[in-house]
Formats: sequence, structure tokens, C-alpha cells
Amino acid sequence: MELLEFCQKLPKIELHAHLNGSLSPETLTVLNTPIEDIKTYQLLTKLDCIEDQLNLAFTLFKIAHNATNMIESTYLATKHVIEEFHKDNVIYLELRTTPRAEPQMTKRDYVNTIIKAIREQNLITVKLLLSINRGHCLKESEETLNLILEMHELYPDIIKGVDLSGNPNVGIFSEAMFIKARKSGLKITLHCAEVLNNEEVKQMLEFKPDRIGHGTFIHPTYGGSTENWKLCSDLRIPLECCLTSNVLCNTVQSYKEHHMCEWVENNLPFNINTDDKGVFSTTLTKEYFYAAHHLNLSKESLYNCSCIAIDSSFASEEEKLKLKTYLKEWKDKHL
Ligand code: 6MZ
Repeated sequence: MELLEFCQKLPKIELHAHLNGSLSPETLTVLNTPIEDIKTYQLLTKLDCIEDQLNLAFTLFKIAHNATNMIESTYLATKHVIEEFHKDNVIYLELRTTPRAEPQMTKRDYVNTIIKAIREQNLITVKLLLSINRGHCLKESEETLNLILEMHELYPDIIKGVDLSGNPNVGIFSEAMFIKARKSGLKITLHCAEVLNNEEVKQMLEFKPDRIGHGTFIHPTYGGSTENWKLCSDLRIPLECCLTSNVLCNTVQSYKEHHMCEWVENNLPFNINTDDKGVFSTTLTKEYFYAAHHLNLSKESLYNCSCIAIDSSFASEEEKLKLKTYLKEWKDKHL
């Protein structure tokens, strides 16, 4: 089987996908987004290295947010995103999103609508992680956290974790909130070292999150401190890798120079993800293909990557076992 076909057919696990960054042009069209906005939304794929690409990415999310500013459109968007991951042979999806209030929709409406869309589909196993935006003020973040804790009590089988995301050049990591979330039984994943900030990375690693997103500037080759890299590798915290996102945001120079190679070389746990498949015009199949092609991963390693992602997921032990059995059966037929 050719590599690309293999990557397509391999049952995959997606652990780092932002709902509003995952809207494809087709989904935006269904949501009546003006064509000019759709073109702008995909601007990053057309740019040659400009300095501020990471900050630009964050301005583009506004287009998706305009498209999902009502209950009906949020429902449709969630449904479409799940269907597209399913078509890409993703068998387990952790979707993350920031609870958002709009004139015609409260944060609670927003979260309830996404949960409704998840429960009404039976294509794949979908869990929800709720994000706290690091750019929001403490008062707003605490209000969001209280809503998350309430909703988690109602839907413990769907809401599995809390994420810290948002523009990494803005705001801070407020540990107290994540301690509170963890005490309520939620798993924690933090966007960590997306930009160079050794002080913050140290704070985050000492908190021992269940996973970290991106992790670009942790290894000393990329400007990280030796102390942070030692902490990170000793703790073996699984890394959520998003190759195309990092290349297009210009935080890594190329696929070949992606910091994931440090995790591969040191046999540390990592998983491969899309981040924002709409904004970055990618699919999980493509991300597996790029990893194999540019970082010399064999088909066997890609298969193992899917297996390790199951271990690092926030699914229940029973769900993990089911997913692993499914993957093993697939391997016996195809590898
Ligand atoms: C940090 C990111 C991100 O939450 O409205 N987001 N945060 N780094 C990234 N890498 C490029 N990509 C997306 O989805 C969009 C939101 O997710 C976060 C940003 O806060 C963005 O506004 P939701 O579904």
C-alpha cells in the first residue's frame, strides 16, 4: 500500500482539534459565510514566511466565530466537523472549544448545543475539552471555569478535560484555576511553549499537566532551558504535535526541522494532530503523511503513534481497550 493510502486507511486518533479552527470551506459555505471571508480564512496556506504569521492566525478565527454565532450554526458546524473527521478515518476525536457568549446565545447555550450535536451522532467516539482563553481576564476565565465544572457534572462522559489556549503572546497561565479543575476530576492539557517563554514553561511543567500542546520551545536546540527539557522528559508528559500548524505559523522552519524529532529520538510519548484543519487546510491523514515523509517514520511507527495516542487520550479505560482492540484487528489485516 502506498504511504498516503496507508495514512488514509489507518484508524486515527485526534487529540488536538479546535472546533472553530476546524471548519472547512465547505462547512463555512453551509453556514452562509461570504466567499471573500472564506478566502481570507485560508490566507495562511498562501503566505510565504512573514514574521507575524502566528498573530495573523489568531485574527482569522474571527471569521469562524462569525459563522457560529447562533445555536443553529454552532450545531451544524459541530456536526460537519465530526463527519469530516469520520471520513478521514478518525475513530476517536477529542474536540476542544472555548465557551463563547454571543448576542443570541449564552456560553451555556453554546456548550449545550455542542453536546447535543455530539450525542446525536453515532459515527465515532467524541469527547469534549473546554478551553480557557489565556487572553481573557481572570474574572471572565473564572466564570468560564465555573460553567465548565457545572457542565462536567451533568455530562461527565463527554466533557473530559480543560485546555488552556489562545494567542500565546497574550495573557498568563493561572495555575489556581487548573488546580480547581483537576480537583473536580477533569484532565488538563496546556498549550505550552508555543513561543519562547522559559519561565512560563517551567511553571506549566511543574504543574504536571496530563498533556501539552505544541511544546515547540522546550528542547534546548530551539531555545528551551536544559532544566525544562529535563523536567519534560523525566515526566514523560505526552506531546500533542501539530506539524502543519507550526510550519504555517512560522514557529518551526520546516517539517524536517520540527521539534517532534526530539520526542522520536528520545522515545518520548507524542501524538499527531491537526490543530485547526480549516485554517491550515489540512487533514489528519496529511499530518501522518508529513510526519512519515519528513521525519522518516515507518508505517509501523505510524500505527504505534495511533496506539500511544489512545493511551494518552482522556477516554475511559473501557473505551481505550475497545479502541485498541479495533486497531489491533486492523493491523492484523493491513500491516
Ligand atoms: C493557541 C489556538 C490555536 O475555541 O473557538 N486556538 N490557541 N494556539 C493555536 N495554534 C495555532 N489554534 C486555535 O477555536 C478557535 C480558538 O482556539 C484557540 C484560539 O483561542 C482560537 O480563537 P474555538 O472552537
